[in-house]
Amino acid sequence: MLQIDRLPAEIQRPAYDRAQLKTRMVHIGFGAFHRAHQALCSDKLAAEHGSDWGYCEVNLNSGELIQALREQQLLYTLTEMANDSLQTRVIGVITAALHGKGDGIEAVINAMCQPEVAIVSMTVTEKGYCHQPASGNLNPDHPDIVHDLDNPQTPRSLPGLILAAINRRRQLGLPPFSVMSCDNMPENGHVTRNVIVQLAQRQDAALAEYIQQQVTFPSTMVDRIVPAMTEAAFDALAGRLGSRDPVAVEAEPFFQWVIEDNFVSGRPAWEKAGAELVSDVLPYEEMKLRMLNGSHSFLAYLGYLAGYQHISDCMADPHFRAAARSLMVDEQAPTLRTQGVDLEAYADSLIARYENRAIKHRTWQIATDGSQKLPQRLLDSLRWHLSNNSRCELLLLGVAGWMRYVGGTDEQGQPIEVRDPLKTTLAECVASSEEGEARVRALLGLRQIFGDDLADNADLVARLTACYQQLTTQGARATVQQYMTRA
Ligand code: NAI
Ligand code: CS2
Repeated sequence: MLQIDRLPAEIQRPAYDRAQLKTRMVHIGFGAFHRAHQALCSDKLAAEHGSDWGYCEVNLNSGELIQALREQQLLYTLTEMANDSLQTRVIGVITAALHGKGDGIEAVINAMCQPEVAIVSMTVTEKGYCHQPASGNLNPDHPDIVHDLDNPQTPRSLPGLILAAINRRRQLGLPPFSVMSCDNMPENGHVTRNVIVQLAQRQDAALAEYIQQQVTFPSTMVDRIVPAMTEAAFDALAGRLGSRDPVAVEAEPFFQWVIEDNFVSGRPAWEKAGAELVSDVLPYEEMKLRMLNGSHSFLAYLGYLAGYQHISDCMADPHFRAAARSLMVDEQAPTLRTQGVDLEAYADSLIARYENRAIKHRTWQIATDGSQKLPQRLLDSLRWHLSNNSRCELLLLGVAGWMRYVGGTDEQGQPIEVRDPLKTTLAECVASSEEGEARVRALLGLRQIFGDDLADNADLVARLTACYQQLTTQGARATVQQYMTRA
């Protein structure tokens, strides 16, 4: 447990009166990213500007972290790690913490229905929205959605939970809260609104109408590389702190948060602590999702297959480094609606961030949930190039890399632990198709990922098969090298 009294003097602690904080925000998904991003911004605001916006943190799945947080007075450490420096601060902006299973979902709904709550935000990963990745619509066959339709008072899914709380507030005559997604999805506010309204439409048309009229869903672009903690990282940190912090998180120094300024019941002045409040987030989101996350996924699949454990290991291979930059500049940048940004300089800044060796960001971690990530990271740009008849060799290679990866066996014949909400479907596709064109066809036929247009594109089958075959016969390292030397 973190021992605040034993911390070395140089570690920054909350130098503000935590008792004056009010629980005005409920955050769902107390994962690594939230702890290093939104919580930091609100902590800075409290420390530097006397803000009273505090968080009630909620995890719906696992209770361990919430329990650990409670045991250390709702405090934890965040360490910013650069190649040659690190800096730790204690985050103090949390006022309460709940676990959906241990405390019960009613306790969570009750917390969301307190009069002072003005914002419900979340980082629940893409799969938490129970949507169809290709269309952004609610997946009515999702088991949690099926459950929530039958049991709206005791929801299991994120959309079901938020809907139940909005409904309860409305019945109590309380003003609505704003619902803010901080997950890596394009137009994440619209996706969130879509799934909640579509769920409401299946229960109560008047409630759906109320949400459309009264509740706001600001979109956000969020950026900070925050890898999952490892035992080695916890151990090293404990050595520096003098005690072990099971809630600790480590992040790169870079921070960006662009927020659509559309809050129905007020918001913290996050702009005073480094966030940008704008009227339209889309150009920022698209740029980040395609250039950063698109190249991350490319490096994750190809890098994993090539035997590179971390993104920084990929950067030490000049061909992978060049491929990531070329993907950004030559194939992603042309598809963007972003204006007034030097996209080459942006690409260089991303490469410099990937080179941070203090950040141990595993290719395997980024490779998880590919079915939820591919559409916005690689496929939207691929569509753009197919309709413009322009060069998109690296995008194709990235998709073929995913196809090879979900095959479940690496280049040394070892099993790959494929983690994905569509894992069973992917495994069935793989088991029922031969290596090569048949495999490509089977995977491309997953319309919830590829949509009807890509699934039915014969030319795409041929081009992806060529990439796939090359990966199978020559391996990822040689393939990327060949791509970059012939380019
Ligand atoms: P994490 O694994 O540490 O935390 C995931 C959180 O999501 C946990 O609180 C978990 O309880 C919750 N969750 C997972 N599945 C859920 C479901 N079906 N329903 C409700 N809650 C669910 O992951 P981390 O690093 O916090 O990332 C979370 C998300 O934040 C990412 O998927 C991404 O969208 C976004 N993000 C992450 C960044 C990073 O570098 N880690 C940077 C930018 C955005
Ligand atoms: C990564 C992102 O895990 C992933 O899929 O691509 O979490 C990435 O680290 C962040 O979006 C950076 O802001």
